Amino acid sequence: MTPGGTRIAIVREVSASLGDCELSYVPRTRVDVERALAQHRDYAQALESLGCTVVALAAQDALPDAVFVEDMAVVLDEVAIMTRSGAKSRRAESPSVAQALAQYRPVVSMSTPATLDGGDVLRIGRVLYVGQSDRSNADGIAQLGQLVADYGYRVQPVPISGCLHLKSAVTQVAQDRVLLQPEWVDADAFADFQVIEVDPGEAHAANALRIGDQLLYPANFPRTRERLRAAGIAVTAVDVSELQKAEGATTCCSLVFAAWPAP
Ligand code: CIR
Repeated sequence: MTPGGTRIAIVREVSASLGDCELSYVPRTRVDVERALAQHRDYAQALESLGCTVVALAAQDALPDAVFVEDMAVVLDEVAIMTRSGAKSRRAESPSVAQALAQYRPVVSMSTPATLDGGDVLRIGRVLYVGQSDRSNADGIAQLGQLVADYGYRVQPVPISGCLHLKSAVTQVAQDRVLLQPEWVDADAFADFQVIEVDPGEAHAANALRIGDQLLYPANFPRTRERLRAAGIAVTAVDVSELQKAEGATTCCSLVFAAWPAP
């Protein structure tokens, strides 16, 4: 039971420079920033409709990827861990996120030579599955393990290939189910779960944001959405097509956590 029963969702407005974002596995196409701003507003409204109190940080126009706040931190019930992004261009995004999180959690920080992006961390219960990606190195995964051990969490490294982050390849969609892209991550790593595979024609469809028992899900993956529906999982759909051009989707644009204050 969550004390207070509500969740905070930290978001940040889209940067005017979003078109200059980092890109790793998707080709660069022109980003319509006005449209991205509108989609982001709808995304924030959808978070509110799912019971979140949305805390919006000011845009950082000089930092193209600053809308993707998920990568800056791993927020647990007990503590917030500031990551050290694997993209140097993104490290200046961190202080304002740390300042916001300090209202709600004790904050600790990872340090060099660790690198880790929050998009690589999938928390399910007391296990943190961490993608071994271009962004999250062995030091980062080891440091995360040390920082969370005292709180009773275990870190489980997961090999990935062909995508940016672990949560590009797999997310939790129900208590006992994950949605997974088998081309990018081996389902054996999630043998404790029932696996729903994305439709083969919808490569980027594995990224769903689970809030309580509800899912926020991109509008442009109808076939995978039908697979979710057939499994009894309903979704709230959001159009994030402009953010997808920047290699983001639904989890990356927020940090969602239970609303109790720092002890
Ligand atoms: C980047 O490459 O860092 C951004 N263009 C996209 C980050 C997306 N983050 C996420 O999915 N957690």
